[in-house]
Amino acid sequence: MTTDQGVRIDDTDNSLSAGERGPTLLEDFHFREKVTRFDHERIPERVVHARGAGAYGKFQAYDDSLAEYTVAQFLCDPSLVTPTFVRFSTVAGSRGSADTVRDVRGFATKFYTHQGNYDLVGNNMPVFFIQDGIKFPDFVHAVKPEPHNEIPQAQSAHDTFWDFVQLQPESLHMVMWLMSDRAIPRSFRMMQGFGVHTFRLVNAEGRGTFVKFHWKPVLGTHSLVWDEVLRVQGNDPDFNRRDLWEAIERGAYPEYELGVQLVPEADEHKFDFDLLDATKIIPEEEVPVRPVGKMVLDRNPENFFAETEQVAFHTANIVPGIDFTNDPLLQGRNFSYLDTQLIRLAGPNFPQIPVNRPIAPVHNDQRDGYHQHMIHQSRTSYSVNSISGGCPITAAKSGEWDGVFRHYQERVDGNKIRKRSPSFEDHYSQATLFWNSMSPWEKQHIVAAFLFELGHVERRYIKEKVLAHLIHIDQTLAEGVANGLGLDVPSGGTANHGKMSPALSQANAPRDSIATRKIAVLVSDDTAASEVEPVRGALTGQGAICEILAPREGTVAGLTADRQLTTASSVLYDAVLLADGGGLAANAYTVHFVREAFKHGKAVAALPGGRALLEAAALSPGPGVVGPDTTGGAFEQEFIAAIAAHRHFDRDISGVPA
Ligand code: HDE
Repeated sequence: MTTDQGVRIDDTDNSLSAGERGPTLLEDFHFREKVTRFDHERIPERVVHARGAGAYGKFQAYDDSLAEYTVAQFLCDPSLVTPTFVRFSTVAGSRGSADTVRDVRGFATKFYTHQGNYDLVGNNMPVFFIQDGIKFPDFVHAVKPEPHNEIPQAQSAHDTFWDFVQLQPESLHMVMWLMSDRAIPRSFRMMQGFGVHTFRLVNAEGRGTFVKFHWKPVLGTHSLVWDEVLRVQGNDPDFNRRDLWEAIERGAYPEYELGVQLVPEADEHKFDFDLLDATKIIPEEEVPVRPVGKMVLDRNPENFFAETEQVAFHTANIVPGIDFTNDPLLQGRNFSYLDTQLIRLAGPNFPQIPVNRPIAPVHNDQRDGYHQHMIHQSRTSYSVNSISGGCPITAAKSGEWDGVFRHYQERVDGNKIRKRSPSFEDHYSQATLFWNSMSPWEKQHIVAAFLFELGHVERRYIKEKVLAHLIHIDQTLAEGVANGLGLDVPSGGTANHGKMSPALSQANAPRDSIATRKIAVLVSDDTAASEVEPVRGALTGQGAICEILAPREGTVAGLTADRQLTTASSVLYDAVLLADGGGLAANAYTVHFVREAFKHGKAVAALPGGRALLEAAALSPGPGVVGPDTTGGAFEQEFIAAIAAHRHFDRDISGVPA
């Protein structure tokens, strides 16, 4: 061990004192250095998206089909493997808040391309709460804990958020997403990502094409349920972070397909909304998502602070072939992200931090500042110069145009005005589209979410004002919420346009794999290991993870227990296998465990030895309950199909005491 100056030290447990029981000496440079460094360990957390988890990966384009639209090589050269770093996050909570809260998730990707760093700083929902960047401080102040008592943490269920919503109906479409199960993803590995804004691709001729970016997880898009979320927060506040970390450690690398929706410039005004309005989607049925490449996350960071905390994303980090549009939200972000890093990472040299460093070479006359790590060798730091041969030299001077960023040539003229475009005025149609596209269980979850949230609002008039908006989205939605709150259903609603976009429903997402799903196998001393082994083999053979939960650690009935039963909870698993041989049927903790899994829609399977426990739990037979009469290969197949279905919301849980 050494000091920061490289001096070897013999003792770091006792400070230097005058005599055995005397005062500490000022000359104890080791003590002073150690404690001063400790005092300065914290940097300001991100003002939003403070809690996150990161991973390194690689992106590769499938083919060169985007070459006609963009000169961005990483998108259209299939031989290029582009390193990436992704940071997933919640938005409202502090750095130490729980992962599983009702919130938007950030999905920010840094592509270290040979043409420079490109940051796609997206979310897991395709729209946003506001249309203009100037409203962002208001929105964030409203959703964050209230100013007088800093309550509640990481929650939108409070007066200031809903007051903002009722006064800013532009937020309603996003609020529908926030009230849906999209806001409580099962895993960062099982959620979509969206660039949200309309961006622009630019090709070699300088022609622009509007583009929306989409990430689709290969494992499908899956969510938790609200009651479960509340319990996960206590059982494992790091639920999503741990899940990502463990999957990568195990080699089950998360994969996401990048897709684009392309709109020719000539079609800019063909939609019944404005492409520059970030509160709108382009329905996939109108403009299909075209898969262009895949990202695989295959490496965990070495050090959370150095990498995940210090990574600095910026919407204005773009590369040749990609450009902005005049979306006023995007324009606002292009200011904010650089500005925020300057305070967060203390000065202008944060691009030199390893996780932020481009792989493309950097040459310019930017100099000095706090934390400068480069030792610039040039005798000049201005341009143009004659002393250094004119270097670093711009393309315009050298005539070498290959790979140079050229701004998209867009003609702009108009008066300086502070006014929202009338084309941004419709705040209800797409909220209705979202509602119409939901399956019955998704609709139930949305109504329940509104009830929970508005149930936590103290001011009655705010609830009434929100209802007065919901009636313009859909009558049944407004009725469900109003009835639950014991308030009148407002009159004068807008007729539902009846349009749907099936791609919006998670019920329509593929559910065909059990890879990386966690199954709790309940065993006791009475378990017949020979009954368990083939089922465990079949499940792990398909990439699932079986954890043996037993009344004690060590070997139980010839099986190695992964966890002592009472240190685990059903909410940490995707499915349960009852294999206790009858030994746990009288154990109330275990009975509750099984009922709770059932209540949350999970697959529950009983081997013949699990019959007594299944009976003790008194679950109604039906979807997702397998065995104990089905055995052998049929049992395994049924159980696998039940887990792959993710959740069984078509079962009756009204009488389940869990
Ligand atoms: Fe952000 N946002 N944002 N945001 N945002 C930040 O930048 C901001 C918006 C998003 O993992 C901050 O480095 C403004 C939309 C993600 O490090 C800050 C506006 C979308 C992350 C900031 C928006 C996002 C951030 C805080 C309205 C989805 C986390 C710390 C004009 C497309 C990135 C930081 C990470 C972070 C500002 C709106 C996504 C303050 C002003 C829309 C994923 O700069």
